[in-house]
Amino acid sequence: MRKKIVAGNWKMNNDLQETRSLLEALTSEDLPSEVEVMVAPSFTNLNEAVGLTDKTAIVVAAQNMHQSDKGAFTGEVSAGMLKSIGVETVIIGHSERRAYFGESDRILAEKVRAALVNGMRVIFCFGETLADRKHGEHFETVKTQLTRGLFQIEPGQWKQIVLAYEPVWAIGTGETASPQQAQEMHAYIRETIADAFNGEIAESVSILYGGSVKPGNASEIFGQIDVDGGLIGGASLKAEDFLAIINA
Ligand code: G2H
Repeated sequence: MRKKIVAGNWKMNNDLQETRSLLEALTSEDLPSEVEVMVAPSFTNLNEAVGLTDKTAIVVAAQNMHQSDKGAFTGEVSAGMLKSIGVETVIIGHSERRAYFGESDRILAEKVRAALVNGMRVIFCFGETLADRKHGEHFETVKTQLTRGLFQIEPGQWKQIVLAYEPVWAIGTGETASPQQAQEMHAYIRETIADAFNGEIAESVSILYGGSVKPGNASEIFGQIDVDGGLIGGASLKAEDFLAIINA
């Protein structure tokens, strides 16, 4: 059985007070034990989030990290720093990092390597643009992103990997891939991993869908056989919506 995961990517939202009240709302609920619930606050609120979720099953993840262990990289945060405050999961390769911060497949491969050697779990994000899909190049784009960014890892490191397929055209736009489009791509991703590694790895890795998941569409998307949960942006900022998605 693959792990089911619902992760809230808060992006650059929620100050300290907002972080506290959202986490208080989440931790006061009985969350379903068969779903791993994760939140990814900004760096400034990670320590507080770790403290507030201490006695719960909620996992706190970082939204990014630097590929070096330490050094003259003003404004950056290392894997060791995250681990020192109890954060052991990191999102790498989000399309906003790729598009706005110039994170290439090569940089992302280095980040993945750094996270894995430091014993962290990686939520690796990838997905095609609208132009890719219109030109019928979405499968090729996804394969290239996976191959360049991720496939340099050792087979044994796959247990530290969670995948998040996020079509760029569906991120924060209100547009969602149809459940069928999500299923088709998730199945293709497993096939690609089976070809590059093996079927056992392909079948055991959790693949989340991300892109305008809301309470109203979550259960149909999560009902697809190769969809193991979601990476949720906007709808993770309201406890009521996020809880509805977790319960879906
Ligand atoms: C995709 C997603 C979370 P949203 O970026 O990673 O955001 O749900 O707002 O589209």
